[in-house]
Amino acid sequence: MRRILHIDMDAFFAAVEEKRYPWLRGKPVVIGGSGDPMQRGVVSTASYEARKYGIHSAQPLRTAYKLCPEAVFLPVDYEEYSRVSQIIKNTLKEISPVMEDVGIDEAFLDISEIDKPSEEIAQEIKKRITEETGLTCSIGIASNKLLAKIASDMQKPDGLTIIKEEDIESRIWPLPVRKLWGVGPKTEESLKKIGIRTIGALASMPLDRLVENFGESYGNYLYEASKGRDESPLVTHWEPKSVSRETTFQTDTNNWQIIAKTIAELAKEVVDEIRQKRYKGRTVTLKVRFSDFKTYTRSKTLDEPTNSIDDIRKAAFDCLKRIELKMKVRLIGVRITQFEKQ
Ligand code: TTP
Ligand code: MG
Repeated sequence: MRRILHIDMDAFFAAVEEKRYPWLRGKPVVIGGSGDPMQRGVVSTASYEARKYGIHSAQPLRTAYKLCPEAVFLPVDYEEYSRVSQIIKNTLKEISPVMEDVGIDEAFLDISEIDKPSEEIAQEIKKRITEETGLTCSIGIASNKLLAKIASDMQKPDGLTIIKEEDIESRIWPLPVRKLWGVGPKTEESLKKIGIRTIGALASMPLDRLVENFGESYGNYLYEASKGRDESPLVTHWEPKSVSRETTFQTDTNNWQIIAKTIAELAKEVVDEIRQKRYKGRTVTLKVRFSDFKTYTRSKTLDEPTNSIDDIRKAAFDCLKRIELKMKVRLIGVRITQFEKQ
């Protein structure tokens, strides 16, 4: 049987800030946008102290400020978080070379081949990460990725949760369906309509009923996942599918020059990133969100993959021409997809 470990750092961005600015410890800390809660932007993360006030990721900074005006608000410093993230990933790779890098603060590790008990491996990882970064993490271990990820979330912060086959019924089935990877708010809503709220209730549904409601592929997935089954392998060589940048204006604008300048800047940033990763892309997509939050995207696919700033900027402007600027613009985004390795 496989042994898969999932690790997720605790309040990651906030923990990194608390590590380098120790005076923040014990205070409610909110990381997001430019760090000014009077400006537009959303919460990236909040320290556990700040979460007690009801502050959470994706909430507008202004709402967070209303909930806790005495919180410390800080800007997002991706460079520093990536640097720390890299240290963590390197440590994990030393423990087992079979690692899937999932995001800035999480990863899967296949520990099947390590001749030590799971708990001991987890304790060693925690100890090393604390030594090297001063941060804590939560770890879940199970026979597959699906269960390991659920497990790492069960005893945050600084948790260690091991789920065995025989624990599925008592520990996984009582959880809400949303805890299953791939179940979002829409599926949660549809399931609620047929009286299903827990993973256990989902597991009691016959396969044909799920297929009827959710289609062949997703229906099958829900059937298997609710029973804790997941054969998916770790993806150790990961290729990006898209590179994008977007920006929200401080005040909505219909000034064409500001919009054009922003598109040019965003195009330059995505081109810099694809060049650094040695990719060329073929499809350029422009996203425009108006002040009423209606969002439009237009794409242009070029004949050849490119990393030329001129070609990509021109494609983005071609997309802009196909969107009627009938209202002030709130947000602009540029994305490149359909990569080819250089
Ligand atoms: P999470 O692991 O979801 O959150 P967390 O590490 O802050 O807290 P937890 O202890 O509950 O794991 O996300 C990791 C980082 O990703 C987080 O520190 C900030 C960033 N992030 C965003 O920028 N926006 C978001 O909406 C979320 C959820 C996370
Ligand atoms: Mg985390």
